[in-house]
Amino acid sequence: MSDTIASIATSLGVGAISIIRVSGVEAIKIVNKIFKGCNLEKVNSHTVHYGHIIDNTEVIDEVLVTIMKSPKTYTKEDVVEINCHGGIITTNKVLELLLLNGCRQAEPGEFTKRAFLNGRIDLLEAEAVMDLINSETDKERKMAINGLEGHKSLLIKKLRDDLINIISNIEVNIDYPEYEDIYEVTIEDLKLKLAKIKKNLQKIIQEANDGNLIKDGIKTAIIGRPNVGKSSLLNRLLEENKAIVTNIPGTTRDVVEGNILILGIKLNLIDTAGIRDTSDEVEKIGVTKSLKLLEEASLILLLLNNNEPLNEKDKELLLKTKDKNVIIVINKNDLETKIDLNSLPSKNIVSINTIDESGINNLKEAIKKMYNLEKFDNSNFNYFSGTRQIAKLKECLNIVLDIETGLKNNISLDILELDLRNIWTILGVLIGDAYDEELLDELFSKFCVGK
Ligand SMILES: Nc1nc2c(ncn2[C@@H]2O[C@H](COP(=O)(O)OP(=O)(O)OP(=O)(O)O)[C@@H](O)[C@H]2O)c(=O)[nH]1
Ligand SMILES: [Mg+2]
Repeated sequence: MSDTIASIATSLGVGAISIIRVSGVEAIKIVNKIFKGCNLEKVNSHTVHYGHIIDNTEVIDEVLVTIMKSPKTYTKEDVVEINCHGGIITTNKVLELLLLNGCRQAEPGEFTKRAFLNGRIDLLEAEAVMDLINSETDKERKMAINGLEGHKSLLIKKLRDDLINIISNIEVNIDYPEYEDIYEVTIEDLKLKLAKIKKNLQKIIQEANDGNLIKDGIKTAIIGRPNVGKSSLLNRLLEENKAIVTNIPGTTRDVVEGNILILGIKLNLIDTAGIRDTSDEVEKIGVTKSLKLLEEASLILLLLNNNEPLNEKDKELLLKTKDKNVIIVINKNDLETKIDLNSLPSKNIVSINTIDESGINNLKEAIKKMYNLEKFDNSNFNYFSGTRQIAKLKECLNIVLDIETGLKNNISLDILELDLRNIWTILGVLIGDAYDEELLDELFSKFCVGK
């Protein structure tokens, strides 16, 4: 980390301003070499300076340079930001000059990685930076900013403190069993404390599903046999003619996707090929994809035709989706009812047509109800999310469950203490108290360059 890194921080394209960011011990010295206006090495921290970037005597651009000295900076190192005119050529030229004068091109996420390694933010906060940049909805933004403000880290720190508390009580018992006046750890007392930790972990893990819902949205497959109106429904929901609609069965061959928001939560809609037995090679591939999506999707909108009796394929699909998150959508209710409603399951049925609004609104209401989306309006957005975070939390919960079993079987205090320490360590890995290089590389490589 001794070298000085530089990178373009704004997206590369035509714009009013581009920002080039430099961080490291030599940041001010290097920028000063290519800056004409004042001596940047003599100015106060957190000040802005007008001048020019020069290549020997040639003026490259007219700029504003911000000097931020360690430690009150993004990376805790000296940081310089050069605001130059937007445009690919100028911005690249300024970066090139910095590299020629001693900077190294920053890796993706390297500024944030330095902020982490220098102890300004923990790993949960670093992940929140990435979530904030990648936010597509206001709710994702809220969740990310909460993470960045350290609310999630506080929860973990509190859990770790509770664990240390129990561990020290056990240690007193192991080390000084002869002192009677020292607080004696009884098994009953331990069970109570452990139950509290278990409850907290379970709550966090349970809520993490909400976090994932906000982050990833609901993967929703529109499934049904040909011609029931799947593509028409997709278009209606997207309010755009994205998928081809015809009265020829087998029109959709490949998946067509689009997103909508319901109460600020993303619904990732996937229109699929109508499911039927076919000898057409291309259609066959489409049908295989549909069946795969039927397995993978978190919500299935199973479309049936109001104007036709159920056929074998419909019945097969009803059976296949019986234990899944499914809403049965009876389409074409503007036409005469020929479907036998009595042979359908009793719940999660919505009758619609793709021509007018009312049925579509009922469908949206059914989705809101199924996922209890209203609750996100008053949520604290303090959710854990993502595979890494959830995996670590589950690992901890599993150990707690093991300890519980152990307590019933008179587990020794030494083993108990080891297990508790193990949980403490895993929670440490979660916030980045302990880490390995490989994990950091993987995590930060997903960042954009310049952040
Ligand atoms: N009357 C009526 N016709 C509809 C409705 N929805 C769709 N259709 C018609 O049904 C036919 C098939 O619609 P699509 O949306 O292409 O059906 P699909 O399920 O995507 O069909 P495939 O792609 O072949 O699997 C078209 O002629 C649509 O205009 C509806 O609510 N009422
Ligand atoms: Mg279609």
